[in-house]
Amino acid sequence: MNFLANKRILITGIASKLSIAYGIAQAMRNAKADLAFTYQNNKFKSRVEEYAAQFDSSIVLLCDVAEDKSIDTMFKKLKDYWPKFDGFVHSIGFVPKEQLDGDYVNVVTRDGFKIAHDISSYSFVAMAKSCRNMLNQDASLLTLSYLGAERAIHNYNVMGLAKASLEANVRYMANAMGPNGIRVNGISAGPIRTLAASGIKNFRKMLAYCQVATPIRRTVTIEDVGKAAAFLCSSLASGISGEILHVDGGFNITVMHE
Ligand code: NAD
Ligand code: 0WE
Repeated sequence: MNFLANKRILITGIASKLSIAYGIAQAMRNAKADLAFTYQNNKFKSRVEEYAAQFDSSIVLLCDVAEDKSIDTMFKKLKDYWPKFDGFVHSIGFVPKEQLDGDYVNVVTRDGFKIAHDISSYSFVAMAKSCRNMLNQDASLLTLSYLGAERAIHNYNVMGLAKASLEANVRYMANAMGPNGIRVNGISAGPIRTLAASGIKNFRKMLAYCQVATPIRRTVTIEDVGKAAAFLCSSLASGISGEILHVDGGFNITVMHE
């Protein structure tokens, strides 16, 4: 299906083939979108260039969302290829690793709180702010969240607060940019083994638990998330804005399993 034909979409957050952003790029390219990519630092450059080529793109730009300058420079360079474009996918989250292990009240710090909210929530609106005048009417912005925004999840800790902030950011951005014809949404994905999940204590156990506790009796894949992302960024979702769509096989609607 060609439901993203003639749509130019910028993809952030590819670190590997396991990345949720990789699954999103794949689904969007299948729907015939034209894609551009960002990478966080030089460690990821050649890898992202290789993936971009697989998706028929040669637009690969550096963007560290910790720096306003890096965001602005990236969009300035993007302008040479795409004076106008149709949206971006924000698939970025970070907190210092120590924050994700142990009793929330004991492990949280002012610095951990700041970094989590800066990189995982502020960066979404920072990007929108920087490229607002390059966005076409009907553009669509998308970010990735997690159930820890709504529920207290063991070890997710201050990332849960940052995701709650990110979800509020989706609503405020949707309200502010809607009059310009721009839609803003989030996907709350179920747990997936990615780089960001590797090294998380007991992640394997959590996936095993989700497999039996999820209505569809399996965990979701980057393909599942990719298809929903492609839909939300297309005109198929023209009436949807400010929404957080759960792509978790229904896990969030359950409370006890057999
Ligand atoms: P991933 O490690 O593949 O992707 C995370 C990306 O964030 C990486 O590409 C990394 O380069 C980027 N990043 C971190 N700091 C950055 C910075 N300062 N500037 C630019 N980029 C930066 O892991 P993923 O699981 O694909 O994560 C993508 C998003 O999905 C995150 O927001 C994550 O919270 C969310 N999410 C993940 C899961 C899961 O279980 N894997 C579930 C729900 C939501
Ligand atoms: O959002 C996430 C993970 C985000 C993340 C991961 C890392 C690991 C490496 C943010 N910052 C870092 N910093 C690092 O140094 N997820 C939704 C995946 C995840 O992480 C968890 C989970 C799930 C699910 C942590 C505890 C409990 C569940």
